[in-house]
Amino acid sequence: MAQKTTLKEFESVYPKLEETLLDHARSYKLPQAELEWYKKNLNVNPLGGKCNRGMSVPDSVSLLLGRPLSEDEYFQAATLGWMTELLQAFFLVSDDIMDSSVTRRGQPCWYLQEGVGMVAINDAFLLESAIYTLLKKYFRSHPAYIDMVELFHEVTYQTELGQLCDLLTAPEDKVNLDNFSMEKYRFIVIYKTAYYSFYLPVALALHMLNIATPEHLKQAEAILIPLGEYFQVQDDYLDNFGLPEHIGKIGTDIKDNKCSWLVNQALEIATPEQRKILEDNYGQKDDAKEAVIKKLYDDMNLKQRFEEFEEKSAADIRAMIDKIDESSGLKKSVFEAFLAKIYKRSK
Ligand code: GPP
Ligand code: MG
Ligand code: MG
Ligand code: MG
Repeated sequence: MAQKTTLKEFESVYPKLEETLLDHARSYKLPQAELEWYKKNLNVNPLGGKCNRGMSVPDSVSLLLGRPLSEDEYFQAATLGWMTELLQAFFLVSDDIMDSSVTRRGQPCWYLQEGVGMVAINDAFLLESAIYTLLKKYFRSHPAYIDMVELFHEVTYQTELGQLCDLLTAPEDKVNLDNFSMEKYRFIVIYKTAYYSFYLPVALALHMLNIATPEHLKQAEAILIPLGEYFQVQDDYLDNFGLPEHIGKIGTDIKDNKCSWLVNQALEIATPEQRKILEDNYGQKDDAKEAVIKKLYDDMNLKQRFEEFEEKSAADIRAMIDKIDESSGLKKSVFEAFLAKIYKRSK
């Protein structure tokens, strides 16, 4: 029987990794003040989240093995998990600057914290570098070392392509609703979210166990990408309909002119009058106009539309999971665990 990790257990691995990272910086004689700064970066940005991505690495490894992990296996899997959390921290610190967000995980965004400002950009780079320092230190002699390095590089690149499309579809100065489409939307969410949030943790688990065959990777991708798409639709839904106390952030998608799931749905069903309201009020840094859009979303019953989408997505994904041939070595439970974690989430 597999064993599910707890946040506490997962977090207990982090101090050792942090010490490794600080030692690496010390080896270059980084002056004390900068060392303290780096330490604060490592203590604020990768922590305080749900760690769903990170914990899914040890959980997937345990499910694939069908038994609890030894101490050493747990440490390895959790270390890979923390690398996904460092990648996430690198993305979030950067994304919050690009999206002009104000809060993250219930705190002011890092770039808005006292005395940080644009140093946050370099801090984001340092979080990314930390991944490779840890990979080298703990996986240099693993047979899949170079595959893991390449996986992180490729997934980072994919996420940056998605972010590029997200940003260029949302220019600050000119709102053009014709730029949006569900096709564009799918590209954005698959690349900016699905690869790093869903495919990466499972691919890492497969690599750790030396069972990352092209077939396994392809099968995993075929389910995890739709799962990631569904997750980002939830994120877009929660941006407007979620409670900041639950999601730990204040939504910015309407003001940011984002090609969000909600605006795409609204455009699909809008009457000419409703389309005019969207054109006049969407994508502007104006509280009153944002409120007009929020009211329109309510009037258009987008909440209900989302609930229908959620049921259909979950059913489609369940059907795909059911089709997995377990004799190949993949396990349905790996994917079921992901779906269970996000189905009807409110945060
Ligand atoms: C989520 O988008 C996507 C990311 C955090 C990836 C960022 C990628 C970079 C290359 C920086 P989002 O803006 O909807 O997330 P949130 O709602 O959490 O701000
Ligand atoms: Mg954002
Ligand atoms: Mg963004
Ligand atoms: Mg969002």
